[in-house]
Amino acid sequence: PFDAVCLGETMVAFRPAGPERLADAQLFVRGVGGAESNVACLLAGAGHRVRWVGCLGTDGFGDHVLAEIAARGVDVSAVRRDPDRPTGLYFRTDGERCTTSERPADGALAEVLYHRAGSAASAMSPATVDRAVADSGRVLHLSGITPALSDSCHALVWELTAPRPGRPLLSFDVNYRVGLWKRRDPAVLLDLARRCDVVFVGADEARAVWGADGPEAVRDLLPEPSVLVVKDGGRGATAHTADGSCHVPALSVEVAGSVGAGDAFAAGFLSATLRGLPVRARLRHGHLTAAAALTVPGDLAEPPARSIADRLAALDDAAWG
Ligand code: KDG
Repeated sequence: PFDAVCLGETMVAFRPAGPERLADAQLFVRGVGGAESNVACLLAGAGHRVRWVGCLGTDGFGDHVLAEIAARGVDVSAVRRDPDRPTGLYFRTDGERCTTSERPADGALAEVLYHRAGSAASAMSPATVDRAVADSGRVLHLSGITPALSDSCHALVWELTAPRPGRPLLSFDVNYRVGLWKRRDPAVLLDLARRCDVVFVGADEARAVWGADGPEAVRDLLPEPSVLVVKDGGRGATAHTADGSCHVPALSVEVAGSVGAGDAFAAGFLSATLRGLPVRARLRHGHLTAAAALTVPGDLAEPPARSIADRLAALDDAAWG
């Protein structure tokens, strides 16, 4: 069995080689981006046995995604290839997220332009994903991106979050992507989060989608998950469990790119969870892995070596602010 199974769409990601806006860039750097496969790769890098479940076209971009993820030590044997639909693509600049239509004149925010409608992954459904495959790990990690992709993807996530005997620990990152919810109601993200065991949500996301302000308000709204992690960007993260709340301030780092930092946080937290570490250590491993992602511009980062992360996580409270 796997330590974790991560399920979701992965795309080829292009970002300008320089600081230009999408309108001006001529050269793009190619990478791979998918919130759930980012978590899978980071968990594999931290020494876990991980499987990624997704669907790609039979095009060259699909070959590239598959090769990149496999090269990071993730099992890709359950990834399907769809000859009739393309691999999703996306283009983005660095900075805070926004959709291209919301782009402010000063270019301070990132532009995110998806070409994923009708992609191979958007056709995933309860019929295309084998339940035994999804349940083949100790943890099943899902995100709020998948239900935004199509009705069939929503049905899939709904089914995978259903109570059942022997269900893996269900991890859910809300990952609210404004640009994907134009034609659907993101309120379903609350229903889905309520069916999961470990939930990650940004304080900004909780405010935007649910009108919940602050970690306590989010917990009032979401009492069900046994672990609820509310992340407040560069300030810190609070984990609510049956034993109470634990807050750990974020590390202060020079940010090269914030995309993928949330996935890295989830991976660090889940890795420490799989290793049976206490909640404070899980939060610290979340921050350490997020810091590693914040210092590189691409979506996918290398996690810190486990021995180093363990030593940093064990530093005394004064070092952690
Ligand atoms: O969290 C980073 C992801 O958002 C990025 O890698 C691409 O999965 C992606 C998405 O849907 O935005």
